Parts: sequence; structure tokens; C-alpha cells
Amino acid sequence: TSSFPELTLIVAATQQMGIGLNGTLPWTGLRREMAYFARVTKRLPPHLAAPAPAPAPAPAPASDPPTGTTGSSAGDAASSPSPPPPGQNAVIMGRKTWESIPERFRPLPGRLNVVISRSWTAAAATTTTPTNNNNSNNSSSNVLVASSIEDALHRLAALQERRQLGRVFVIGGGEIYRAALARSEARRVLLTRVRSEFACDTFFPLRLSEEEEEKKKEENPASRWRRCAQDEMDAWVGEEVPRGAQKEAGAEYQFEMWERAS
Ligand code: FOL
Repeated sequence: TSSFPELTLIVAATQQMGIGLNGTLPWTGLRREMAYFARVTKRLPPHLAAPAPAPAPAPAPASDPPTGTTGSSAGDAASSPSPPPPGQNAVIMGRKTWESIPERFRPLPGRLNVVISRSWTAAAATTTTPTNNNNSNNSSSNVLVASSIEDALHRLAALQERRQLGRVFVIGGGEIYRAALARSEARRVLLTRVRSEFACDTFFPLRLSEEEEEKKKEENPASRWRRCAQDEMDAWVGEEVPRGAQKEAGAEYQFEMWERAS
């Protein structure tokens, strides 16, 4: 069934591909890195993005107030609530990752949160969010529970058919990344490579490094991962991604994008 949406994994990992410790991130204080995560996972793809606002018309002369308009006009748009977006991106996560997100940040705003749980009760015990299990259209909640990646993809495919869904990101943790990588829908990894060492007990199940890929290419030329050039990354992400070593909170990291050869 190739009508499933494609998947982009987004992850920050150490050189050893460490992603977590004791149910949370291995580091604290990488605020610009987290801001990148939020920005990228929220940004709609070009086909769903709202058109750029038209340049403001030249103001009419003060002595010549417009006639025939009521108190409320299109000019009030900035102060009236904006219409609901045509769609949003989805973030797929495992139940443990859901629980790791500070309560004040979950569900992650502006994105459809898809939580994978074989039995939601474990997550429900620790969450204040109603389950909203079978109602993906309920605009009052942006949480959806699925029993597996496959179940999640089925539900998301229905939304995508109705043009209500932008990109689909897999945001962890280890178990969910592994299940996603086993599927052909997983096309891309947005990797933040953390160059400082942190103790970790959870790992990203794929080692992405340019040397490794060269070695593996000799064994199996097909279905390999390649690192994309910066401008390819900018084009896909939709911004000029900061280049080179980023330094923050005593750590060093860089933003990378990898794609599956096919
Ligand atoms: N990918 C990358 N690049 N960095 C990460 O930290 C990361 N974290 C996860 C998955 N992929 C990642 C999973 N863990 C929040 C907290 C933990 C988390 C994911 C997200 C979170 O609170 N996000 C808020 C940001 C709030 C802020 O700006 O501090 C969000 O709105 O996305």
C-alpha cells in the first residue's frame, strides 16, 4: 500500500547515536536546537502553505475616509482570529516520548500528535489529555492514539486524502524510530549531530556517518543513506538552516539531512 504518507525522522543524537537517558533527553539547555525542532515540524510543505500575504495597500489620505464600508472590514483581518489552517503536519511518537514531553508543551501545539500505544491506559494514567481515540476530525483536540506505526499510517492516509495533512514526522523514541526505519515510507532523517559526549541509555537504531556509508555502499550499492547538501536541506526544510558547528550550553552540534537512496 504505497498511498501511505512518507515519513521523515527527526532526531538529535550523539556520535554514538545516543538519544535519551532515564526517559528524557540526555542534555538540557539546547534551546535553539529545540526551537529548530518546533519550527521544522510545524512548517507546512509548499502545497499547503498559506500564500504570502499581499503587500499592504498604500494608505488612503486621512482626509478621504473610505465610504460604503462598515465598522468591520477586511482591513481588520490582523485583529480578527485567523481562520483554521487548511491542514497541519503530524508528529508520530511512542507513548514514552509522549510522557517525556513536559505537560505544558503537550500535545505539541500546531501539529497533530499521534501517540503509539498498544494500550493507551499506560499513557492515560499520566496524562491530562482526553484520548479522542476514534475522532481524528475533532478540532478541539490534536491527539490521536494508534496501536502501531501501520495503524498510524492508515489514519494519516485518510487525512492526507482529504488534503488535511502536511508532512509526517517521526519524533521517537528508539523503539518507534526502529519500527519506522523498517518501512519503505521512511525516506529522510533530519539529524542533529551532537558532537559533545553525553551519557545515554537509548539509541537511534541507525548509524549515519559518511565513512560508514562509503563502506556499506561497497557491500550493497542499493538502498543506502546519503547525506544531502546544505541547499537541498534548505529547500526541503523551507529555511536557511544554520551551517556548521552550533555552540550552545557548552555543547556543539550541527544540522544534517539524510535521504534513502531508494
Ligand atoms: N529532534 C531534535 N532535533 N531535537 C530534539 O530535541 C528532539 N526531541 C524529540 C524528538 N526529536 C527531536 C523528543 N523529545 C519537546 C520536548 C521533548 C521532545 C520533543 C519536543 C517539546 O517540548 N517541544 C516543544 C518546544 C518547546 C520549546 O520551544 O522549548 C514544541 O513545541 O515542539
